[in-house]
Amino acid sequence: MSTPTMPRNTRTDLPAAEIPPASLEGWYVLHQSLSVDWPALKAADPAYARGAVASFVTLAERWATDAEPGWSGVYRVAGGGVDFLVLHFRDSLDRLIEAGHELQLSPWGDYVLVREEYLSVVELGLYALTRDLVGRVDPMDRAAWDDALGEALAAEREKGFVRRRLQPRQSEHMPYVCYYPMDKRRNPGQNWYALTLEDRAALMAAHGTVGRRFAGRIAQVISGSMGLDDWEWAVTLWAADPLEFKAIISEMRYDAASAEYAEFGPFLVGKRLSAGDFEALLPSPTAR
Ligand code: 76R
Repeated sequence: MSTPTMPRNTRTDLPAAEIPPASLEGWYVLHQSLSVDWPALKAADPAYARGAVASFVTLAERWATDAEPGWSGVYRVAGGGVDFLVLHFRDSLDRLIEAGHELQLSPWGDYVLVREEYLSVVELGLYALTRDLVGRVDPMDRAAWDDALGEALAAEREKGFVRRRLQPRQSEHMPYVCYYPMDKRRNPGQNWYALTLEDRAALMAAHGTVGRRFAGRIAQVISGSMGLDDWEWAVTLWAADPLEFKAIISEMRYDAASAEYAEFGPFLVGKRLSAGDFEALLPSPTAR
């Protein structure tokens, strides 16, 4: 797997209180939202339309099972002005670019328009680890800091649950998806990036405590997009029951990390398509 060579907090010129959290990066992620050109599909020769849907089925099956290292999932979306969300995870940006173009190149590409795309990379923000390290090693002592941080990151990466977070899989039992981009605020007097490391770590620990109350009900992927796309993170949630999205997001909105510092982009909610569901995409003969 491609791994970051430089931790984010190489800013050893900064006082310890101000350094950014170290992070680990995993798979690259592309969120694509697509709408179907329904008039064109309905007007198409039925045999050609069936072939186009079949090419989508083939692609979706290959993406789900045969795109290692990585996978892609296709979701049918409720509202949002689009019909599908495709979520691609790949181990390199090169492979992600290819995956993002595959659909348009297939016969099904004649009937879909890409509405939005969002690029990010799975990110584990290591606030507690960074704060604890600052307690032991002076970041201004460059060599000692690099050694200690390198060692701590390597140890972190060895953990099974860390690897699973960096290369996320969707559980069959959680077919619903909720996706939106997020920023942390940079308003005067309400600027996440001007807080001390101590304060940011405390806020994120409280955030994690709320999040863990949803263990087994919500699976979440946080992917960072600073320098990659317009927002700072993409949040992707999976659940067995879509009401869990409302529950966790409402609860977090009262928690300081979100209440005071979060800005949200547009939300999309959908359900993963399984092979049998694709037939339903074909307009019935009476719809013509
Ligand atoms: O140390 C800790 O315990 C915290 C681990 C943790 C981090 C670093 C964590 C836990 N998150 C982190 C980072 Mn999260 N998360 C969101 C949202 O709707 C909202 O208000 C926010 C959207 C949800 C629902 C969610 C869920 N998280 C982040 C970041 C990056 C911030 C940064 O680096 O500064 C964002 C934008 C973000 C947003 N988070 C959890 C959850 C859940 C369910 C957990 C607990 C998961 C677990 O530990 O198993």
